[in-house]
Amino acid sequence: EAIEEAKRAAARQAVADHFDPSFRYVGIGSGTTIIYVVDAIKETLSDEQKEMIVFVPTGYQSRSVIIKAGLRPTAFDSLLPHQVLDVAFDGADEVDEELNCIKGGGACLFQEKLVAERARKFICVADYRKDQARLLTGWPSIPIEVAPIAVWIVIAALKKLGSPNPVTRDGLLAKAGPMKTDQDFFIVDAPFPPLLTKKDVESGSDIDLSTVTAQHGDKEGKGGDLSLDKEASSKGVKASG
Ligand code: DER
Repeated sequence: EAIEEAKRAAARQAVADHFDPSFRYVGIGSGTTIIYVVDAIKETLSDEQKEMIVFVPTGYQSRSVIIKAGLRPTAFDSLLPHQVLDVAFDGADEVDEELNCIKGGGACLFQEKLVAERARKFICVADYRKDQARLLTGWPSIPIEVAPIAVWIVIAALKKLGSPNPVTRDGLLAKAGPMKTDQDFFIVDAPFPPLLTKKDVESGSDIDLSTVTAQHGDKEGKGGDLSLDKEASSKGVKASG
């Protein structure tokens, strides 16, 4: 119950600080915290105001949260190309000191990113459990949405980047084999050691690099090389566990 209360308090504060009934387009993320955000928004609206605002979901679950609250969903692809959202609210799986987030625990990250990019402001609502000095401290891996046809290439590239065991997210009891996202893609969860923050890199703090992942690539800041070397791609890629 303490965690639910923390989610509710974070959601109420986020809505109080960043929502206005005069808004016309609001992005709604996925997960459980977002339910408290939608409840808090609904409490601020008169019936007339409810009619004036459209809520853009980030997947099937997000859409049902909007509908259950008696609010109006509108599909992302029905927005006019130039239409900007007044705000987008969402949850996260982990947040570091520089407000970098890990998202994708609910496998909705693709549409969540589409909606977040279309919003003037992106408000991430996360209770105390998500708050870490570095990403990948509490949450073990980085979720990546992948076209099924490319999954083994991506897994090989992630291994090359140093992920010890990138795996497809399976349906477990719900389904044998990999689960599918709302876009009918797979999720690959790639474990990495905790990610260095910009502050770590700039302060040159004497962290044992074998215990962290340099998220800013090598010292020159070049990003990690995701391309496969010729040998691996020509040999075909061995499926991992
Ligand atoms: O998938 C995501 O990124 C979600 O926002 C999600 O993982 C947050 O879920 P929660 O609010 O249930 O913790």
